Amino acid sequence: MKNLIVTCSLLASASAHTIFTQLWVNGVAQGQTKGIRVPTYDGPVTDVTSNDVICNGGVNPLRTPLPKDIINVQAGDKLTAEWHHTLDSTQASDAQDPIDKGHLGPVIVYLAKVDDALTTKVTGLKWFKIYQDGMDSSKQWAVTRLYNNKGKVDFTLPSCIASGQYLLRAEIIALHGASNYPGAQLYMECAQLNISGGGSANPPTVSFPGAYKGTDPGIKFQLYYPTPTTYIVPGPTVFSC
Ligand SMILES: *[C@@H]1O[C@H](CO)[C@@H](O)[C@H](O)[C@H]1NC(C)=O
Ligand SMILES: [Cu+2]
Repeated sequence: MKNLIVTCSLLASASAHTIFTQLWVNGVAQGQTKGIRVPTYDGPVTDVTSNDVICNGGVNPLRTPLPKDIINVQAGDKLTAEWHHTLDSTQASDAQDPIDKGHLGPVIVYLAKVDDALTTKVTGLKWFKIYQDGMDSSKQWAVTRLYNNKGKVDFTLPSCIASGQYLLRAEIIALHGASNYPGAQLYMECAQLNISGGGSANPPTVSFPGAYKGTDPGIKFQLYYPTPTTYIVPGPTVFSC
């Protein structure tokens, strides 16, 4: 039974991936793919040591030219990341939009300060985590909440971080195949931000690749048996002001 469940889930997931396609700012949609470096294919990244884990690309080539838009936001704004199964799927036409319901796992958001949000060089950036949602005490997963909310996840920009340009890295980790490494499916895209009205905080940072290891309990994870009771979201703690 266990193997049957896992096999079906893997089969169902073969083409049921996801892409962060739109950013909302204080409840206002910024436009489909506006300011977001989206891939041409909605597949996962599974090698946490690869540069693809930074802002996707490589195994899922980025759409070119990269977007020229930089989304203006204020520190402290409420942002919403919206995911879809593909670049043009909707929940009305696609049961696997925004993501296959079986792709359970956490949702995580990071920021990295950059001199220019249009930079094509994403290696060597210093990232800090501003949001995470894993499995709650009722054993419901962040992905289930995202699915129920039509692909949308809300989070707040810290009010104390420095003004300037940033890349925002929004990520889903699907754990249905994560019992061995590589197996966890990482889905991430980077949005180009210009943050104003900030402060002078200097958050501790991590690198991508580097922030995750194949042995992390949040990357190598048994989703099915025994039924998990806790989940440790990978990466650093969430920065708060
Ligand atoms: C970023 O925002 C500041 C403050 O509103 C503005 O002066 C600047 O031109 C913006 N930069 C970009 C690249 O949009
Ligand atoms: Cu998938």
